[in-house]
Amino acid sequence: MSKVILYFRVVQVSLCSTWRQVRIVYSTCKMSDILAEAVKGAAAHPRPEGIQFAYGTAGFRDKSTILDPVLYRMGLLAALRSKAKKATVAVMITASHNPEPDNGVKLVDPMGEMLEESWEEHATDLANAKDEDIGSALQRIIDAVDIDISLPSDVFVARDTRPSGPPLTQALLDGLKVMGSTFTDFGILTTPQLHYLVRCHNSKGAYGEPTEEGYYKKLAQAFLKLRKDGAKKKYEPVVIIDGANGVGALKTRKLQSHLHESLRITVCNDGSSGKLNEKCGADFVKVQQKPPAGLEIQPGQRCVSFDGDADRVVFFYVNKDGVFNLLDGDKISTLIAGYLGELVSASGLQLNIGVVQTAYANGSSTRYLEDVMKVPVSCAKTGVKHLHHKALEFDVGVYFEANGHGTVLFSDQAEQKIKAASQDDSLESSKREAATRLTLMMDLINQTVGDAISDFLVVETILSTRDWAAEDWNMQYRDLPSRLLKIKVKDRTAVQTTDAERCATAPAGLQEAINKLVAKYQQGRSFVRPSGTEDVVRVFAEADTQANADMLAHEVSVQVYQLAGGVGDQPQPPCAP
Ligand code: NG1
Ligand code: ZN
Repeated sequence: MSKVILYFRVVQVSLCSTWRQVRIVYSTCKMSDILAEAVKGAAAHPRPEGIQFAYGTAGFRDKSTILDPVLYRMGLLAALRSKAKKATVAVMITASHNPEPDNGVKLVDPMGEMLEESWEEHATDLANAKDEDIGSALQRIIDAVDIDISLPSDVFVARDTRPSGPPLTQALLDGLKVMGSTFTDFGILTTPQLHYLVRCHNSKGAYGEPTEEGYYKKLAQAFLKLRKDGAKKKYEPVVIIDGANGVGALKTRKLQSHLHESLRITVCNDGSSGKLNEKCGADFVKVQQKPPAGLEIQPGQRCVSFDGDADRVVFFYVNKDGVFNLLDGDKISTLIAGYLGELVSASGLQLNIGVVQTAYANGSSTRYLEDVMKVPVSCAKTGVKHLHHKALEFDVGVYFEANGHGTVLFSDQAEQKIKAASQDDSLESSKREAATRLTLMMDLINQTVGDAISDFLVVETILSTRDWAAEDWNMQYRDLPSRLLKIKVKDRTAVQTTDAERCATAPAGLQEAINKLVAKYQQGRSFVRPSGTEDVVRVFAEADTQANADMLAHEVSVQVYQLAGGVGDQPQPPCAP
């Protein structure tokens, strides 16, 4: 017996200037109507022939000109995800550190986590469904997940500063409207701000006030309280920020007024003239291992680079001999793990701290953490969701990609213990003080996802407490020289890996060739993997000298080119310095 179910459907949503004031007008309709409307709506967002989209490590990412149909479909999917989770979810429109003409879209789960992995397949299916098959693609997801489609859905939306953002947002909203979903369009935000907002909203304010202002207030209050730690000899509260000509620059300016005079920040590459991520930003600085354009730097001056959506951060300085020094995600995680470790032991709490890295982590950092700091280190596959997952195995899990994307996770139990200790009058005052500092660090850290602004404030706090200049921090351990290259191949999935991407299982013979090359170099290490965000195979190498790291990376690139179907010219050896 077939049953006809009537569903509530939003037919009018009016947004007021202050968020959450959404006027909703409901009507009723049948599920078959909704699916039919989703198909009809696709006429305004037709899918081009011959393009396959894939939800990769950072959602969908491509030339912005071809993404309109993907955004429409992600509107449909976000509504389903919200119904499935019975909570508000979020959608961020960004291509992070990619060039300005690119864009992308990723879904964010209710507590600010990345979209659950099992849904990545649904996203890919729907993005690749022909226009006329959208209804059946949606029905497949509804059946597979057993979604009660009659439930309401609500979605938070934000974008970075790319000019393609507004039309792509419109396509997304069209998808949400077809599904009868309510939504809040926050306009331009950093990726981590959106993660923060959705978590605050779903935790009913327990994580913080669910507004952009609330985000600045939470971070600034914790920062200012942690900063009351006396006069400094080496630490200077002066910093230059390279905003990558993106959203991070705009939002840092907003934060500044909340920090009062505690930190003098000069924001460069603020988007007023240069192009997003062009010769600037965290990715440029990390990959090119040199300062970005647009900064005037004095020797020793602490500088910070954000990426295009402000979820990555790296620090750097140029010493008195003009030598560039990078303080990347590995240096940041070592600094944070060391400091949190000290606070935990000073508080007398029994909490285990661990660090999660990827294979891109500098070998010196791993050795320093394990051998000197005696901190357990796990290696995860590239992509923050993998690191995040592993970090949950510790009471306090510090995770960072070498490129500067990372954060710290405190388990619920750790959080409770720390808060209880900070209020326990029977404890020695030094223990209580350490626990109080830990609670403030928990407020300062955006636990939902790597956050350039929050991580920057965390680092400033620790440097100030330790009274360290950038050079003191850098001296913790010496990075091994490394090189990251990319090779174009016919089909990058020809390269397959295992052991957290450290070993290639395909094409045949590649790993054996890499092993032979690595053996020629002192402290040599190299691995290859297909990128999740670009149509390339990435090659990483490190060795005792920069020339050797460069040569090893080159030799491995040639093997990838020859064995994995390289296209274009064969990689050329590095030029002699
Ligand atoms: P791919 O393109 O899969 O290497 C890059 C970064 C990742 C991560 C994602 C998402 C490197 C080598 N890879 O992924 O770490 O940040 O982008 O933005 O930095
Ligand atoms: Zn980013």
